[in-house]
Amino acid sequence: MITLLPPLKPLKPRIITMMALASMLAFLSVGAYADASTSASASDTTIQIKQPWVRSTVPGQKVTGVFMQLTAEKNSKLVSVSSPEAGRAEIHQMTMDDHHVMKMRAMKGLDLPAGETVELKPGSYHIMLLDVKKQLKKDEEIDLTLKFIGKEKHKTTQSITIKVPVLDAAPKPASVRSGS
Ligand SMILES: [Cu+2]
Repeated sequence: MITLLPPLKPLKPRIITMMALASMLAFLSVGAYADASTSASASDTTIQIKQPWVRSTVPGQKVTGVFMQLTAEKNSKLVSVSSPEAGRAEIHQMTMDDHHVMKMRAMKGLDLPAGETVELKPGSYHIMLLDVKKQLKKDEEIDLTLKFIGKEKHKTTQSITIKVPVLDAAPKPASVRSGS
């Protein structure tokens, strides 16, 4: 019976771009990063992702950082990250050495203790995008997929893909919501 159905026409890239733009504009009109996190945790996940953002780049720049707040309901670990916009992505830690020089090192994973908010921010933990394929301009969005494993009795694997807004600088902390 399927043969009776006409084949689905693939979406043209132009339409996809328009859709991405529309969703971006919708996002901007809301203007609250807290809403971005809601969509990230809307599926029945146990990981909350808040205030994700990626630092904008200048032409030719191949490396940039992604930041966010991660809260896992149960003991978990962020084990890998990927983005279609980057050749690869690493989980990094930035620390200051004895000579007050900031140093970055790649980590095998980032532990997320149950109920604790782990902040990825400039000067600290961050996700490093390497071999970035195009310039990332303010108010654009990139897709980012984060892979987590559960550290409880049975190990679960979970992948979450989020839209990450491109910003020039860290967003102001989300204001406390009043009412409801
Ligand atoms: Cu780094």
